[in-house]
Amino acid sequence: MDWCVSMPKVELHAHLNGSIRDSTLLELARVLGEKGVIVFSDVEHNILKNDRSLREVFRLFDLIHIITTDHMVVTRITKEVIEDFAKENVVYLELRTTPKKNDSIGMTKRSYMEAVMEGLRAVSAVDVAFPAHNVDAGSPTTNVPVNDARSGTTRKKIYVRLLLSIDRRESTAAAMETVKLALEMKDSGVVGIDLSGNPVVGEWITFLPAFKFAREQGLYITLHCGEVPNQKEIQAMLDFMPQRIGHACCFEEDDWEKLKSSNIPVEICLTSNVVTASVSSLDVHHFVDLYNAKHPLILCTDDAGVFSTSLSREYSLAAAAFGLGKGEMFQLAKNAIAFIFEDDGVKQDLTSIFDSAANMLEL
Ligand code: 6MZ
Repeated sequence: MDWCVSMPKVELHAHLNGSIRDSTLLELARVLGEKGVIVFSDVEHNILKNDRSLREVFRLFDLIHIITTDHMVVTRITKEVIEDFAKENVVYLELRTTPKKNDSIGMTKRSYMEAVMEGLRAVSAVDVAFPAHNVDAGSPTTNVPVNDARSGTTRKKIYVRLLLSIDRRESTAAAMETVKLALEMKDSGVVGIDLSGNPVVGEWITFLPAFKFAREQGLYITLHCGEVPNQKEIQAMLDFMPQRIGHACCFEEDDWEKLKSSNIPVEICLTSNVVTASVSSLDVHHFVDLYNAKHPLILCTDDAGVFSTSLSREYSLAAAAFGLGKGEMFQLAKNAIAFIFEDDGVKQDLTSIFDSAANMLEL
């Protein structure tokens, strides 16, 4: 595990509100309990529980969204989540979140995202590299750490990019609104669009116009695909040829064939899949088949807070379950660079970060 922590890593599938620290969630829940908004003793057990079905996970998200409905909280969580990933040597993070609208507190999808940007700027423990364009001001973009890396010091640096998620409960119009917001925020580090949310809710066809528009406008696309059996949807999503997909748990023979011939990279979330019983155990996880077939894949956390995991732990689990050595784990982590939603400049920088780490780790 220590070795997995020290290795540089790339995280491409992390939901902001799923990555909240338990301690923060409990603290916020306690405050809402005191205000009488929720009954703390009813939710405490839910927050601390470790085993949850997919249905229970989405019930927990409903609770999390009640607890985190506030601009300041969104800012705080963003800051903490980035610091947590940086602490375990994640050097490039694509953080995804669903822009939310809540008229009762004057929250729009845009103001939600501004609160997220505020969180990025608030990180002080490490240097955060993201286009330092102000959401409102329209200043030129840069790719340098915004927190003033002092020359000569060895402060950690983490690249952060954002993906805006469309929730499967949303309408076509709401999905389109999110894509338009992503376009407006392209210069602020928003690089793509994700489709997520309860996989038994909604239909792909509802979101297709928004994803087509996103693609036409040059945004990258990743889709939660095959978290539950739904062959028609899986086939349609693969036909759409997103740049990446998440999960791919409930694929049938035809789906594997299509996936492999299309070479679409898969974001693999081991703990999440097993805890939610989308996959019955690690022994039968599709990681093995895809890895052996040299299909592009990336190890990710999904919801580090909800599933009590970390990216280092996911690598450590993979090493133990699938017999990967240090060299293989390092290569797996480095391979992820090819699948980030960024240009060659960032890829080259990450490659040199990995190359110097390889020397230090004596690989
Ligand atoms: C599908 C998931 C998910 O967007 O509020 N989300 N969607 N499958 C999963 N696997 C377990 N885990 C998280 O983060 C929380 C939201 O991310 C999506 C759900 O829509 C959840 O409400 P944000 O930051």
